[in-house]
Amino acid sequence: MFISAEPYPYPYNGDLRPGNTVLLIIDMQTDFCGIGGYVDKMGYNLSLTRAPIEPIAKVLGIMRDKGFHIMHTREGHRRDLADLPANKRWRSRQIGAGIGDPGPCGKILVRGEPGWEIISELAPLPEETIIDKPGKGSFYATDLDLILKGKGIQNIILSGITTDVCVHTTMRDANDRGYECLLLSDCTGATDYANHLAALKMIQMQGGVFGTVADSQALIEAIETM
Ligand code: C5J
Repeated sequence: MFISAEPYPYPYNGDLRPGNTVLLIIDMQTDFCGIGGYVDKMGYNLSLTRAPIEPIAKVLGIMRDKGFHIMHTREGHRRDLADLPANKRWRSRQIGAGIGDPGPCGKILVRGEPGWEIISELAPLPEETIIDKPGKGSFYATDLDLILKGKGIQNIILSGITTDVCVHTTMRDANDRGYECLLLSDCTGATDYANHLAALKMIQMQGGVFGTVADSQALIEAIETM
């Protein structure tokens, strides 16, 4: 089965099954799309990072019903900040949203704080894997690769925020590891719309240098026939 995508139908080999495919939902946390969270404190337009919520919720419902693997990630740091690089903290303070500092949603990007939680609209089910990551990529300092390999997953369908940072870093790394990647264009968003569009375009260069891009409707049309 193939999903209509650009620059090539997904996956490259047509082997798309619930057993070998995961929907990865990246960092749909209050800190990235909720009032008073990290992105809000930095002064960015929240409507850009909230735009993917509804499309993801729809895809999530359908992929859960069809029995696909579902995984979620959360960016955040240990309560003692031992895994927070000094330069990451310094830069966040420069823009007025110091990681680890108190904010309206608790300590910014700290595990266990209200802002760090995944938003209720996309709350994980108890049996779904959650990856806690200290960095932008979902593989760095996590057991994601081990879990994907253990479950026999070859195809990663990426969604979440932000397109140009955590989603792109994850997609690039996944691609280097040999996973076949699809990014759902309307299920992602960035803090700057031009960066969102640029991030989509980057994927589509060189015949799909990191994978391929589709919208959620194309995915839904393909998997509803299963
Ligand atoms: C950022 C993310 N943008 N989830 N994190 O700092 O993309």
